[in-house]
Amino acid sequence: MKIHAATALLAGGWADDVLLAIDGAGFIEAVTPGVVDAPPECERLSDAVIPGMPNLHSHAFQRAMAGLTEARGPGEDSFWTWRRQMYAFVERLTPEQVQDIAAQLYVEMLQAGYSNVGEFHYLHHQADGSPYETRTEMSDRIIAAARETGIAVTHLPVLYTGNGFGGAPPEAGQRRFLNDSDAFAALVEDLIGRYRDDALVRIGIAPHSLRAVTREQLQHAVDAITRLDPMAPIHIHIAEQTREVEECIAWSGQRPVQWLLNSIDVDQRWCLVHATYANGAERKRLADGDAVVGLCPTTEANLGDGVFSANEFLADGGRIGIGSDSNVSVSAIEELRLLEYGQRLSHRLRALLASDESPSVGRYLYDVAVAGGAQALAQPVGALEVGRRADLVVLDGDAPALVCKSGDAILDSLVFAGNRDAVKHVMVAGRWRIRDGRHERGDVIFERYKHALAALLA
Ligand code: NGQ
Ligand code: ZN
Repeated sequence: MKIHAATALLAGGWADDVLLAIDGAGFIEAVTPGVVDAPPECERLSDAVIPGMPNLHSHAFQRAMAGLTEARGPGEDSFWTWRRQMYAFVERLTPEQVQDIAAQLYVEMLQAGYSNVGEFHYLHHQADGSPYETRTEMSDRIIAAARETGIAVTHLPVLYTGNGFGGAPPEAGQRRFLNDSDAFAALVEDLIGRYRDDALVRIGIAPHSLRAVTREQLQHAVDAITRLDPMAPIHIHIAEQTREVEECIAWSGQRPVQWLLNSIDVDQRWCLVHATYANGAERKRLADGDAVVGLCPTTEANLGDGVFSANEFLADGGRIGIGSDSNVSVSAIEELRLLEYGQRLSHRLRALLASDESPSVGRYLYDVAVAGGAQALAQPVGALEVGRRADLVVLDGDAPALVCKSGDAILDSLVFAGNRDAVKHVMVAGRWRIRDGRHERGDVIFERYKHALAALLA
């Protein structure tokens, strides 16, 4: 298929009158700017085309709790009490409900311009902790939801064994998450086998956090995935809360990022989610390496985590991507905006996430988050160029925030003044999944979601 864009953000920058040819597998096979007379068989788009945004960190089921954890009373609530509420919510979820929630969420992600999602998945077992008949049951549900909506998914089954550094025993609320190293390796192997032929499904792993796995388990999981797929992504929650940093120091004498970098070979496969409390030295080491830091600004704000020093990290050459994490918000625009605003509020300056070469904040943030997200999800996306998958977003040039804008002002306006109405169409792997803001299965999926939520809130 061919599409013709009035203007497009290509790997080398903005170009006008761009003809994109997409092959049968959904990959871009030719990019030709300056084609004024579009061939008749192609779809003409009078709006701006930009790459789809990867969402590198999601816990799908948490979408159904959004808005239900905001009423504990002033000063009483924290990350840790939120987590107890989340554990209580998890107790009741059935596989069908998880699938119905995930499908609704993924429609909303597509509508928000996310074309790929990294699903950090730890809800493996039945409510009493016993395994389902098929060990991939819950993963299959999540992946089925992704397939129904057409979003590309990097599925990251989570290794979770304990509740605290150095192998502390788990608590009851965590029993649906638990696997030993062998059961986990078997789960990963099953998933890789099961989804080998689906080009939009990538399997990686996610040791939950240094609070949830021991050093031996972590190394074992990394060795296992490396044998099965040497390029598979590896994600971990690393340093989100000050209490976590204090406990890590008490256990090991080192801070979490420091411990990880000193203990494991952290290469380009790694994504360190919530490196919030990486200090200057840790950030420098991370920036000198190849791993991606996963930032989830709306969730990090919602949970009262803190602010990662993204400006220094990026200035040192660090790589970042964005995630919607708890899915309290499902908006790439909101994540990017809050990422910059966190820096502004901390430093009392403006335009912090930008560079001399790329002075536009919207453009800079969009570029780095697409590149970092593509790396973290190990999907063949990240730019509109030959050989990459055709995952793209068509913006609505008639949205009030975007009208009459061109070039980087489009992205500045999108990030700082835009809303969901700014996203018009979304393509994943050469197929339109959102047209004029709507998903073709959106209504059925929404009915199923409503049904699931009604039962959960009854
Ligand atoms: C999670 N979420 O696994 O859903 C976590 C909370 C934890 C975030 N870290 C639980 N945002 O970290 O122990
Ligand atoms: Zn998370």
